Amino acid sequence: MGKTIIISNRLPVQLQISEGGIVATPSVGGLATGMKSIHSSGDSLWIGWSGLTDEDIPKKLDKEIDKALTKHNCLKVGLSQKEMEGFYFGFSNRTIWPLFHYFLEYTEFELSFWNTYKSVNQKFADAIIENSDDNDIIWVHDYQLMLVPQMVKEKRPNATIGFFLHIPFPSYEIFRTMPWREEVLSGLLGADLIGFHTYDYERHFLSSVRRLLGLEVSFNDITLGNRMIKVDSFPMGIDYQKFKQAAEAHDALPEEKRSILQKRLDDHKKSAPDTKLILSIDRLDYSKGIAKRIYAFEYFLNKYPEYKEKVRLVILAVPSRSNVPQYKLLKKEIDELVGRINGELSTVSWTPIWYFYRSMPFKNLIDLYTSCDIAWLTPLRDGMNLVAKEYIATRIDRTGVLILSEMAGSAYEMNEALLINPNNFEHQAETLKKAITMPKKEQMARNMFLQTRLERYNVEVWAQEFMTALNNQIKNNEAFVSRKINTDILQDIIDDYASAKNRLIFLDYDGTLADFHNDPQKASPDEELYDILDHLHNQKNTTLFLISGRDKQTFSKWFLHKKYNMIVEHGVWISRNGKEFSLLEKVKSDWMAKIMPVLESFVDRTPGSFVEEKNYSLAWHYRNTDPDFGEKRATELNTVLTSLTSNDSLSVLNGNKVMEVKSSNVNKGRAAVRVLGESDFDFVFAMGDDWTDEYMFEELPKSTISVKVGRQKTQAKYFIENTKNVRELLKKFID
Ligand code: GDG
Repeated sequence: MGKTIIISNRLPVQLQISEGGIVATPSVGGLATGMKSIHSSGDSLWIGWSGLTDEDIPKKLDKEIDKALTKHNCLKVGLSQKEMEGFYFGFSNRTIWPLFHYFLEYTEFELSFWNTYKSVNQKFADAIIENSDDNDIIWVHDYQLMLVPQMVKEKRPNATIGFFLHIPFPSYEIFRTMPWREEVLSGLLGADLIGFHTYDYERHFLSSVRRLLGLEVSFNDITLGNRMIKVDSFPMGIDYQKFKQAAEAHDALPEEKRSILQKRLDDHKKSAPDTKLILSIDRLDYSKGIAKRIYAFEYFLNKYPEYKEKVRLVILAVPSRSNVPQYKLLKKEIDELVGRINGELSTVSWTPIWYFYRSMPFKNLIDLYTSCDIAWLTPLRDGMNLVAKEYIATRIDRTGVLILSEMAGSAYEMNEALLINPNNFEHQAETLKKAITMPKKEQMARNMFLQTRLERYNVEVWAQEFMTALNNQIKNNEAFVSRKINTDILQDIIDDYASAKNRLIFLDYDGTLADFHNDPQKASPDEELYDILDHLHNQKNTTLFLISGRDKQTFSKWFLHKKYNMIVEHGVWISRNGKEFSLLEKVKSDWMAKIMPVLESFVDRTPGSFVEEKNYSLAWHYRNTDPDFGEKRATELNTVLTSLTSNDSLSVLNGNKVMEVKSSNVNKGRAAVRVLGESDFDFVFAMGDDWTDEYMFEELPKSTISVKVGRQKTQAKYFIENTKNVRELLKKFID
């Protein structure tokens, strides 16, 4: 097992250059804490920007800085001021951040930003490539580094790469507005595992992958060439014990040892014991909805004037990205807003808003968390929002009310909080009132559930779960690789074939011998395929069967003159040696009149889909529909059909973009086994690509050489990548 390499925009250390030399102190952010268990001892390396630009670092200190960082198992990627401008303040924070938080009006599509983003991502990737080998596990973090996975994979195809996005992934409708959308998706797809905070972000990502790159997505697996990429959600937790213990220590502190801030908060409580403190903490960012929250507070005070002098809003806005124009404007807006409201509503003994624009030491953060009766967090969009979780963790006596925006990722896990829509002032005013008047017993009951969950699913568990999923993904891929037909396996198969005395071969058609076509009638056989099949069919001691779900008319047209043996409609009809098709199974068809109108109603409601009427089955094809919509309708149709067909001895087959209803006693497996029983075969070979072929793989004897085309789950012994490889393999039989 190699080492773990963590990559994030910022290293988890703060560098200070002073007369005495360089000091590197570990930072205490959520990510640094979460990674603590992984980024330990000598078996891990963290690669990132040090916080100092090339211009900030005197040449003679460069080596010393590297040394100081090495002590913390860190390695810096040097960035110039210009690079920071284009990469961080530019593309990351003026393109991706606003776009992914649904602020299209703030999003700038600037080619020079994009170019710098690409070159800086390459710098990070180069640092990884230089410092890793194939046994290492690489975990890339966040939106600043979305191209890194692919850049690394290109040079190190065997590297194991995970990626986690800490911000939302927007819906396809938003994402598709970006000029470099395909490149960003492809960049991410260099990873073997891609993680998001919530299922919704995951879903949005998969939908963009499907629609923009046209890749096959099955549940949360993406197939890309010969790779399988897993996408999953891992809601990030906090260092629960750290916050709980800090609150306990804070509680035990004698009065004289309390901070100045705490003393002020205590004074406030003493002077007005029945007033409530409402807390708002965020980085000063437009996505956090701070200005709207202040307006909502004003709305509340005007609607319920009886709460004037009874509540106070404490705002901590932490300076952030002040180089970006939108942030400067926001700061101005909030300053003015607080000034106006305080000016208009204050009384001699009461200021409605206490406003801090600064970063506070951790102990003051705890002062605020533990002293405020209500935490009011109203982001307009937020990947997760850890403040909400931290507030709850510090409420050691279990009192306190959390009001949380539905638009925060954390809202999915914090159902016992009072959830609000930040745009609905009326509801927020009601909710504030409810929070102010909530009985202690109810507060404690709600917080008990929240605390239990947060304690269990803490940040360490989060990091471990991601790593476990990444390791499993590698194992899955290895398992795949071991069953993929390689030269050795191929040689064994050819040898068996050569030495066999009586061979039986089943070949599916669509997706196996020929690629899919939007119009099924156009997927007709080409000369190369005829040539291969002719040779196989005419080979001594060999019985070749084409086995398909197709109708007999089409196969008659394509193959009857060639005299190939054929089984069609999943096993209803059989034709041998150029003879007309005859029934292989006795099947009923009286159910078709009942099912047809159901399928037709789905055709009406799903543009691009159509029904194929076969002699003994009905197939609803949805290859040409919008991919997401098609899948949704297919699930819906499956439910409808399953309920309709339960007593009718009918079964529903989910093929590749087709859903087929037919009699249960007909399937490719049953048909293949019947043919198998007709002689004593010593070499049985079956190859197919979709669900309907699984019946063959399952029912044919264990000694069968069964081959699945594509990477989906299968009962087959081996995998082969695509139709091109299928033909190459068959050619080996006839060489
Ligand atoms: C991004 C995503 C996602 C805040 N003020 C002070 C201070 N903090 C600490 C808090 C908390 C952290 O900063 C803020 O984390 P959030 O999650 O709330 O928000 P973002 O910074 O926007 O983080 C977000 C997160 O990544 C993780 O994936 O949840 O959605 O936007 O830990 O405690 N800490 C100190 N003084 C302060 O004044 N010491």
